[in-house]
Amino acid sequence: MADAPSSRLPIDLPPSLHAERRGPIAVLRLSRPEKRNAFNDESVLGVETFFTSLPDDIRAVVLHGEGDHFCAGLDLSELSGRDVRAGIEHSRMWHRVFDKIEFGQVPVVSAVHGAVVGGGLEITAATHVRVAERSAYYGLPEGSRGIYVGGGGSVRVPRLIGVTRVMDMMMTGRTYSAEEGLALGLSHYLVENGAGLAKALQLAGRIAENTALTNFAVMHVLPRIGESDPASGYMMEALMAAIAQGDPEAKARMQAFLDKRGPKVVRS
Ligand code: 1HE
Repeated sequence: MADAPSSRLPIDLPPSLHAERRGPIAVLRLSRPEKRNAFNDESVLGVETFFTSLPDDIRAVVLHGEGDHFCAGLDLSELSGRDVRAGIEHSRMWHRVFDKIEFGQVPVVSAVHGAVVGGGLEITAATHVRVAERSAYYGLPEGSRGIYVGGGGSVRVPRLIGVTRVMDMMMTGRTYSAEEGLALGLSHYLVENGAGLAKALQLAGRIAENTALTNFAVMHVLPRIGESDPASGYMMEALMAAIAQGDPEAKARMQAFLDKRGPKVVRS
């Protein structure tokens, strides 16, 4: 599926974003390399348009960036005109948009490289599977700019690496390398430079083969169970397990295994 030919996705996006489809996978590229893919409002709202306009037959999304850096975060040139009230609404707008990634229609695999900083780290933290090229480095330069994360970073990044590491990153400007990011959980996969998109497409292809119901449960139910008390979690798990196993597609797949037609679990 990674080598499926690319075709146009009929979604109207600003020039800073490029969308295409490869079989059942939609690919969204941050395409403002001259500004290191910094997010102006138009781009953030374009991300929302993309994630709310996906055709029904799209089964997974790949997010990546053009140029030497994945994303330089918030476009700092748009910041100066906002008062406190507008600042709150602006942050809430980012929350709304990135929520449409984390809790959208289909799983999202991000492929990052170069600078993955501020809002760039926030958007990749909203994706479900993360691939990093060796050139990637992660930072939260908000502290040094006199601002604060606003795209969900206080919630999503501590989930990955813990509150104290986020404190260190924001207070001291410390960055983590791609290798460190892999060890800490900022990425799930580490690949050589230039290989991120292909790896992300391969993983998205694998994800697209799951039943839609399983992907839904993993995206929407698993994180909620993780945040609930154990008794509620066990109950939600039991209900979801029963719903999933009742799906005719699940029954067909289990029968295929019993008939020696289904795939075995092998070391990957
Ligand atoms: C930008 C931005 C930006 C680049 N907003 N214009 N983010 C940051 O604090 C990161 C700021 N950016 C950088 O540290 C560097 O640009 C990079 C390490 C990412 C890349 O360095 P480099 O040498 O390849 O590029 P450059 O020469 O610094 O930048 C090229 C151009 O992009 C230049 O504009 P030009 O008109 O002079 O060519 C830069 O001004 C522009 N540019 N990054 C605006 N971020 C919802 S809250 C989220 C809060 C945050 O994300 S805070 C993090 C902000």
